[in-house]
Formats: sequence, C-alpha cells, structure tokens
Amino acid sequence: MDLRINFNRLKEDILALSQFGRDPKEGISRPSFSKADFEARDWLKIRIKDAGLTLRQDGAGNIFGRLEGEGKTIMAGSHIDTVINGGIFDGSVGVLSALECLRRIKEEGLRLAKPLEVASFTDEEGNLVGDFLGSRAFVGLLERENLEKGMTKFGTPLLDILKGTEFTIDSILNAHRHSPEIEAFLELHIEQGTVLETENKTIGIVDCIAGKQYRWCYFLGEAGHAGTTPFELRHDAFLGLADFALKSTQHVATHHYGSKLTIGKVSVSPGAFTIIPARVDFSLDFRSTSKETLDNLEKYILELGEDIASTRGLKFNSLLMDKTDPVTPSSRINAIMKEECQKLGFSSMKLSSGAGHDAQIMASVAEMGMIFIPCVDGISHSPKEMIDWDDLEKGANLLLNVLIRLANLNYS
Ligand code: HGY
Ligand code: MN
Ligand code: MN
Repeated sequence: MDLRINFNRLKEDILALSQFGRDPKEGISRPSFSKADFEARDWLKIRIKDAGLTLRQDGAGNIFGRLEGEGKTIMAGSHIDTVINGGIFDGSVGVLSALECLRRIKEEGLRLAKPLEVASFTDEEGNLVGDFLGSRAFVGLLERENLEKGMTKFGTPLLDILKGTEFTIDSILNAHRHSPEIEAFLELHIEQGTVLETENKTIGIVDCIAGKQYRWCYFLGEAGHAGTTPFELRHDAFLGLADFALKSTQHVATHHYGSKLTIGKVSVSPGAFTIIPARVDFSLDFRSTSKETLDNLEKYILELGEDIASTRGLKFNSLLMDKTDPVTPSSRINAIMKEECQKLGFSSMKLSSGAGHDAQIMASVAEMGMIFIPCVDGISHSPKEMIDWDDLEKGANLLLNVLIRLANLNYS
C-alpha cells in the first residue's frame, strides 16, 4: 500500500497548535490545565472530529480519536503540553502525525483489520504532580495520596489547579483503563539529542528509554556573619551543595558514562550578600538506561550527601519525588520499523532515549515502539527547538506505514 501523509496539512496543524501558549518572554508555555492548554485541547478536539474519528476524553483529560475495527487497538500518540518557555515540536509531532495518519487512512477508506487510535496524554512534562500524569492515569499507576498532597511546579497544590475545571482527583483516578485491549503503542518524537544529526540519519529506532529519579534535597547548615566568621567555624550549606554537585557529576561521568545527573533548580536561604547560607534546597534528576545503575546511583548520592554533611557539620535530606524504570521497546515492532524504513529508503539507526516519554508508561499495557526524528543541534525544552521539516514528513510517513502493517497483521 503506497499511502502517504498530507504533509502540508500536518505542517499547518503543527504551526496552528504552536499559537496556543506563546510566552511573552519567549517560546511556548502550555502546561496542562492552563488556559492555553484548554484552548489547545478544544482545537485538537475539533481537528479529531473534522478527521471523522470518534472523539473521547477520559477523566484525566487524555484525548483520543478512534477508527473502528475488530480486536485489539493499535494506538499512536504523545502529548501537547510543554515545559515553560519550551519549543513547538516536543510532543506535538507525535500527536499530530498520528492524527494525520488516521485522517489519511479514513480519507482513503482503507478497511483495516484492527481499530486505530490517536492519543494525546495529559501532563507528560510533569508540571503538575510527577511526570506522565495522563498516561500513568490511563495504565493505573497513580496513587490517590500523591494527587491529594501533590504540589505542582508552580508551588500550588494540584487541587487548586483542578478547581474550576471538569477534572477532579476521582476523575483522574477513574481514567484507569483496566485491560485496555491495546496491542501496540507507537510514539513519534524529536530526538532531543544530537546523535541522529551527528550520524546523518533521518530515523531513530529507539532501543531503550532511560529510567530516572527526581529527588528534592537540602543541606542545612548555620547562618552567620559573612565578614566575621572564619572559614573553619562555618557550616555553609551552599558549600555542601557545591561539594556534592562536583563529586556526584564526576562520579557519574567516570563510573557511569552515558548516564546523566542534573541539578536544575537551587534555592539558597536566607540569600543575602552578608549571610553565610543556612540552607540550600535543590532538585536532583538522574537517569540511566540501566536499572542497576539507577539503583547504584541512588545509594551513592544518599551516602555522598551524608558524608558531606558530616564533614561540614551540616544536615542532608533527600526526598524521592518521582521514579520511572528504563524500558525496552518491542523487538517485533522495531523489526517492522526497520523493514518499512528500508522500503521507504529512509536512513535509520538504533539509539536510546535519555528523555522520558509516555511510551515508556504505555509499555506496561502494550507492545511499544518509538520513532525519533532529528532536531537541530539536539536542542529541546527551549524556544530554539527546530527540525528539518523533511525529516518530519519522513517520520510521519514511516509511522503511517508501520500503523497500517500492524493494523492488518493478524497477530495475537
Ligand atoms: O524530561 C523528560 O524526560 C521529558 O521531556 N519529560
Ligand atoms: Mn516529550
Ligand atoms: Mn519534554
């Protein structure tokens, strides 16, 4: 079957979606359940209905468009929420390419054996409470207590964000689709790294999605006069963090090259020229494609924190905020992707994903596959996020052909 997407229509959709959440500072700020997000959701629902798909939204705000068929569903999707001051392609290429694929199948009147669905999951970026709120709700991985006590990245409780919306803690928990009857979940996404560009490949066939831990930590020392307290009498919380940051990153780079550790947010208090920092709170994000490495790193950073605290007369604390295991996509789906790449004449390579994706959550209920396309200089989570549009056309055509293969394959 030589079906191709309508690329101009896909490009128009990407640019239309990018109008929601334009941040006056820069980039796109479209966190889930923001005004911009609700406007974007309304736009997406219209596009799904205009495509002749059956529209559904669940209690977590996950949005689906469905083409009927027999048996287990073949689903493709991603997310339309963004980080603050983010780019226009992270997530949106996966949702809108999947929509374009189903639209083309519908337009051509293709009778496929199995049902097809496009999915747009709520809060992949974790602006609310932990990453993957929507896909975790869908597969039943949420805890009521975390939602009820959860504080969002904006310093407000999730409950406050939900006020005035159609969503509640109960509706989010009730979004859990028990035995969801999904055979496969596919996600097209920008690589958010430089490997494809460096290797001059168009398509990345993802062979592992890294796992990660988010921790919120602090060092607690003693305030003191910056002008009169000699160094040997100080309990400087900031120096505790500086020590921790250098030793932990050096440890990962030396012993676990390829894994990552990032301290992305720091607050120093009291925070004045003349006061020795009494307390430093900081975020810790560490990731690896190896579960064993993640477990070793968790043990290492807790021991390192305590060692530094006892050496410097500080107190150390670390609170686990979010934890996701690494996952391996389906070898069957990856083999089909490779075959379809060859038929289409697209260069491809296997590579792992350092970024987290809804696909790694959906892997708990379906066979999963991820297609990467390059992004310029590997830049993402930034207003500078950019792609070569030809790569998107190829990625979306590959997605279309893999969907048709899977939907017609009698496989159980
Ligand atoms: O940070 C991540 O892994 C993803 O972009 N949420
Ligand atoms: Mn993403
Ligand atoms: Mn992202």
